[in-house]
Amino acid sequence: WIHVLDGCTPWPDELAARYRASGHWRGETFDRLLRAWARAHPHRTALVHRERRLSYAGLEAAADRVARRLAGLGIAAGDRVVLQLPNIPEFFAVFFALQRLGAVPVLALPLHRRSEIVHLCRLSEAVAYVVPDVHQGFDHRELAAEALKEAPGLRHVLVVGDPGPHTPLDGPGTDVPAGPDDPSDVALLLVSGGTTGLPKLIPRTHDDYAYNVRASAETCRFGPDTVYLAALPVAHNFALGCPGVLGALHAGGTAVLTDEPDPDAAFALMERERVTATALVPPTARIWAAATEWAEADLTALRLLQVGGARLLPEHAQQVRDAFGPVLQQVFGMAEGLLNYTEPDAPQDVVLHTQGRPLSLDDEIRVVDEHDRDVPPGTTGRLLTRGPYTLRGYYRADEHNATAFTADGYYRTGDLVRRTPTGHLVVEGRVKEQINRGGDKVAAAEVEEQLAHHPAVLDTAVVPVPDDLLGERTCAFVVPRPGATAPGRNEAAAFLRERGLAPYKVPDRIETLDALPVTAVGKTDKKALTELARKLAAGG
Ligand code: J2J
Repeated sequence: WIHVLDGCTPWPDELAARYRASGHWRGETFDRLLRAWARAHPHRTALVHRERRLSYAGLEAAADRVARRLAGLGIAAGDRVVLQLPNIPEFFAVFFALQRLGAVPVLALPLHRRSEIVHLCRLSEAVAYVVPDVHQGFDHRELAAEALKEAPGLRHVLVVGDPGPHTPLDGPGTDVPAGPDDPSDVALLLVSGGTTGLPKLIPRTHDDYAYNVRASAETCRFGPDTVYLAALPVAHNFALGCPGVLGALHAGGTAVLTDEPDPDAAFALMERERVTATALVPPTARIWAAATEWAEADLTALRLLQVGGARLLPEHAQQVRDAFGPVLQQVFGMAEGLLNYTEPDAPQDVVLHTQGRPLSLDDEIRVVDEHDRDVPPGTTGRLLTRGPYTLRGYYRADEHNATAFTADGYYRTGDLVRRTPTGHLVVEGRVKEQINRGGDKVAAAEVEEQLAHHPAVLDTAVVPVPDDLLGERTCAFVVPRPGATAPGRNEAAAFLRERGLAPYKVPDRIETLDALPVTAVGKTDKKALTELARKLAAGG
């Protein structure tokens, strides 16, 4: 058959056959899934946001309305649409409308700004961009106006709320032609945390992502009584499908959407909705744990507290466990695929000291040295993986794919792990040049490339510095051009924001150097710089 989307790498036939034979890939598509859920239990509550409650039938009707609207604008099967919405029901109305049409959502994060959005629009050749009017003080309509200028393929900006100069998402439409309905098609494109100059896109097929969601929901014991709180952005893999909102819907449960992860607001919502499961990054989990000391909200419905996205130190895991009881689950996941969960009934020691075990029996794991040779069992090495829901190539990135994967299709995660005798993984560090800012991923190369545009900057290198709350923050070393003064932190920050970089990628510290240290082979010595940054930060 013909694939709707080119620029993606399919699984080899024999592996695809194995994943089908094991029952992982069931030929489901997200459009058919929503229809099946709405038929099975139309009146149950699917989504809650503030005072709004949407039943499964209501969600399906909302998706149908948006599908008609998009069809009326000429959006059709195979088209890409950049979706940048916060945690509101419209996110899912648009998501499932695109599934209806066979169009592909590109899931931009709410904090992405002009630099990322223009890049995502261009890379995906998106025909439309869906935004809120104003979110957390930021006017997305202005960003959209710039995207229209800079991304030539973009034809429509659709706005949830006051459209300004653009098109309202609400409005009349036309009949929707039957979509392609092929489970091996790409269902969505996720944004990678990134290691290179510009963010990469991760194609996820219906088969692979439906499995990701279903298997996660089973492992996490989601059921019809699950009430999942999405406090992380639903555009991110964790809150979307691990098991996330889609997992709650798959299980016939309810998803509660919020953008306010501060404990006062979240705890009140958890009490009101009797939330049973939620997912957090480590810094938020620690803030919540501290808040239980004085908060009076009734959180007794909570059965699962997932923490992932960055390393949770054992002492912090202990604090979370002490505060919430035996509901903690560690999650080591990636938008590229592989998910590791500590089992809900795992011994304390496993929950406190490991980042979980691969979700699927067909997840293949290798732990190797720098020459791709397996290291002895129990020692730390680089994690390689392939499996039924791990990508085989980034979207339209042949050159990058040549090094990001082994010849036999293993994805090089860039993470350093150790495997325990029970098969659980412990994340010990990373080899990729990425800073993990409390779960927000910053590609050093992307920030370096942007800083290099500053007229006073000759050379630059971005490295992590330890931080008590976030785990890491970013430090940029800058070498000024001869005769120029290197920009200070505020000037650099203003410059990078002006260039449209997402705020969490703006360096937390700037240090000036006469020259960057180099290794024996003449490359920037990031190890030395990381050490220097650590010392400078410790010194004040
Ligand atoms: C250490 N590092 C971790 C952990 C992710 C669930 C949970 C997280 C993500 C995610 C996700 C870690 N300890 N527990 O998509 O579905 C770092 C690793 C990894 C990278 C992936 C999900 N959990 N990490 O964080 O695509 O370095 O996905 O390779 O944003 O985060 O980042 P991302």
